[in-house]
Amino acid sequence: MQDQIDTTKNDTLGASAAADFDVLTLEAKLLLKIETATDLGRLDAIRVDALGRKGDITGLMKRLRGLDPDRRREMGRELNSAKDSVRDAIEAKRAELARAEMDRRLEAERVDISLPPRPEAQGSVHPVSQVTEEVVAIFREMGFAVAEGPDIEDDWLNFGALNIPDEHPARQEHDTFYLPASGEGGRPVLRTHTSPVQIRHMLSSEPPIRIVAPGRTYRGDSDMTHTPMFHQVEGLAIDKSTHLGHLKGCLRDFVEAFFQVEKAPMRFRPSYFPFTAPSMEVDIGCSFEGGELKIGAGDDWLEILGSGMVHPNVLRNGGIDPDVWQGFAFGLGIDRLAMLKYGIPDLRGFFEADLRWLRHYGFRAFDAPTLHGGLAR
Ligand code: 2U9
Repeated sequence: MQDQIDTTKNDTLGASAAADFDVLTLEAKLLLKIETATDLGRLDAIRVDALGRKGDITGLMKRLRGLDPDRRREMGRELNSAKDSVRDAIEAKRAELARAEMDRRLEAERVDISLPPRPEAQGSVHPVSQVTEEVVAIFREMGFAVAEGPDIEDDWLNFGALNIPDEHPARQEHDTFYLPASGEGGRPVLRTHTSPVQIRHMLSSEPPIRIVAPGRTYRGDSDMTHTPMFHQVEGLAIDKSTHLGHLKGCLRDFVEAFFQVEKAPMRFRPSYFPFTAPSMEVDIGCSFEGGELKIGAGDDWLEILGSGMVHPNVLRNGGIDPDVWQGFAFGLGIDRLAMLKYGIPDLRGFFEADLRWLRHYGFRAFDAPTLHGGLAR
């Protein structure tokens, strides 16, 4: 039974009611109960008993009406102050108990992610994740930071800002997935490249810039070598005197680290992209002897990258003055690099979630790729 204030003999109101209105004692009792509550359920019961419709404090409030005006004012003040302090004490206790409950759960549900995997565990790292980590590890070592952005962009950030105007054939070449218009802003699209990430970065920070943007990209293509969703890493470096020599050196270092070959034969072929000028496609020397692909030597060539100096219009669209700053950019397809490096013949297996395929082509979960620790098993 709760400590109730006895109200039965208080019908004749006046100074004699003072004993029944011992607000300070009631307040002290309630505060003690709150302080010693051990769980949130008990605390809520105390709140209802004190402040609920039939609670002690509410009951006394109702009885104020029968008091003479001076007494009513005095008791009203006391009751309001008691009500406030009880409410504050309940809130403070609630926060304390909730925090203790969270600490208890965190302790009980602790997961040690550094433990070795259970022997029966079947998970492995997908080649796309592995190659993304490898590429990012190499560029991070060169001083590039990682930038990310949303998969759904508007057509200005995906095309316009990249110097691809409305009528430009690249808009069709990209086989864009358009989404229903939301009414505000440009036309929503599933990004066809990660380039809008770099535009966002240029608009939100000051040069110099050195970033790589890994992520999913979408184009309406589907055959042996194309899937409607694929993965890219693009890079952007902007500084006052960045030039084509820096671009070539950077890509050479990347290719040698990624394919783990020294002095790889490389070919920089002139090309065209709306967002870079001049533009180059990059090939690495290879051989196909006895049906086996060897990368890093031989008389054949494999295309692995696209690149170029950032077009002045693109710098301007990113809020950067092309008379002061210049830079290079590059783009590569992760899925294709994974196929080449790890001898995976058919792109479609990448997205079939077949455990046998993953067991064969997957990587150990705790072998994080680094340049010093090794990129792959
Ligand atoms: C900004 C400025 C320039 C990114 C670039 C390429 C060349 C390229 C392809 C590689 C294989 C796409 O996945 S793929 O088919 N990419 O050839 N990408 S230059 O240029 C940029 C990006 C952002 C602000």
